[in-house]
Amino acid sequence: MSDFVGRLRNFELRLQRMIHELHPPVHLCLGQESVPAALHRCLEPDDWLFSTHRNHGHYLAKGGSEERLVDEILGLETGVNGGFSGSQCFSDEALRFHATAVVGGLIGVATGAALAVSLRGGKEIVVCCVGDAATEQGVFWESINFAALHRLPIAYVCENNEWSVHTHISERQARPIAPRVSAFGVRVCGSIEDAVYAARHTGAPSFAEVRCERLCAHVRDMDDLRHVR
Ligand SMILES: Cc1ncc(C[n+]2csc(CCOP(=O)(O)OP(=O)(O)O)c2C)c(N)n1
Ligand SMILES: [Mg+2]
Repeated sequence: MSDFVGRLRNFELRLQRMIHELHPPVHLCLGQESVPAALHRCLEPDDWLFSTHRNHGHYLAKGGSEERLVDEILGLETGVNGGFSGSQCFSDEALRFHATAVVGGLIGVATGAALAVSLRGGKEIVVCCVGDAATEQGVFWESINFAALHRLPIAYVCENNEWSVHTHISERQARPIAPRVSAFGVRVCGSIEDAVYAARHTGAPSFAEVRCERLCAHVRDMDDLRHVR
């Protein structure tokens, strides 16, 4: 286990132990550490990272502080956003990091940020993380189309744990995600590193889908009914 993955796993286990003291909803990424680990390896400080409700690993991958994140979740003034945002919706402008509780809520914003980078000739890229359920939002496909049409420097990363709360992907989606993305002319890559490399060196959009398994409840300590089908 790499140092980063070990640190992230311990961080999430620490939150899991505190889960009854935490008031805002908290979505842990236990079992899904491979995506943050890859982002940690290949993102540059100037890159933008747009995340989801399951964002702790992404934030630490971008260089976020564990203590400021815990304080944010505890609602303390010393939190990333002074304790006002909680686990899901915080931003760290200095790190170019934004997260949201709204499924798919930042996909259009991330795509707009990539348009801004492109218009001013910036060298950085944008990475937009989504869960598998976020690909069911219309804005995902509108953004994929827009990014392909305008050749925007953005890597879309889908963390596919096959679940949207308690509903399995087989009950939600008619076809696999990657071939549909490819149909828009967006390069589908086999890894996050390749997708980031492609966006950085071609200036055009890319996509990577990572299969992962959530080893905890969807949120907080909610009963986990995933296997009762
Ligand atoms: C627009 C919107 N619809 C519904 C919800 C309720 N909700 C919160 S998380 C979630 C499932 C998201 O699944 P996915 O995007 O696959 O991410 P995962 O939780 O599996 O990491 C849903 C439906 C929401 N937050 N926002
Ligand atoms: Mg999911």
